[in-house]
Amino acid sequence: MIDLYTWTTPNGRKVSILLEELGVPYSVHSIDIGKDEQFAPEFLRISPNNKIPAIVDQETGLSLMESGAILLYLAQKHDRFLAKGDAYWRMMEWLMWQMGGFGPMLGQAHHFLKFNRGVSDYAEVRYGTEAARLYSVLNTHLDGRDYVAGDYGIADMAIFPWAARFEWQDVDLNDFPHVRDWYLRISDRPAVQKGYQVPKFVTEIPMP
Ligand SMILES: N[C@@H](CCC(=O)N[C@@H](CS)C(=O)NCC(=O)O)C(=O)O
Repeated sequence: MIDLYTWTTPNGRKVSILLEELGVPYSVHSIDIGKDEQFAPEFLRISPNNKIPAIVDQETGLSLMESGAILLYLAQKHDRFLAKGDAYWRMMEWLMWQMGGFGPMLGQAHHFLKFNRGVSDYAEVRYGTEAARLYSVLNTHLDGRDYVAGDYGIADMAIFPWAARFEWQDVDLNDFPHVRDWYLRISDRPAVQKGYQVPKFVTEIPMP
């Protein structure tokens, strides 16, 4: 059994989507970051950087923070949703791209374009431009591919919940048709629809 500590955000949803895809039992613990629950001492023992998601594997006692590490751990443990051979490294490349660029930059876009509009023109232009650039990079990569690295896998699961907030990023997915088709392919999956609503139902997955 996996204990999942999470909230209604893209980084949390990556892990609940993978757990639903794997079909393994897991127990959800809500950490409401709007109420500073991520700073509770018992949570900090599992996730010392005070961020969700985090897991504890009850079988081994191992605790992990950082969504990329958690995706790799669970996929390796169950030997699923990992590409093989060279495609493994393509998958790692796009997982790192999400962890180092797509996630952090879009997080800033949410901050300035969705929640703090009007505070800084500079930041709005910077993160709006960067969001569009990142979607363009992904769009070029997905031209002629159904998924980012071979079959559907953890790199797709890492990118998808960030793309699901395209409206917050001033992005129209119709401007990025290969991303839009990939997005629709993934949003059709029952496990994605279920995992997206963990730890609670907030909104439906937006459609372009
Ligand atoms: N690199 C981390 C980022 C996690 C992260 O930024 N989590 C946010 C929610 S999406 C959070 O817990 N924020 C609370 C805080 O910063 O206090 C990961 O991918 O797990």
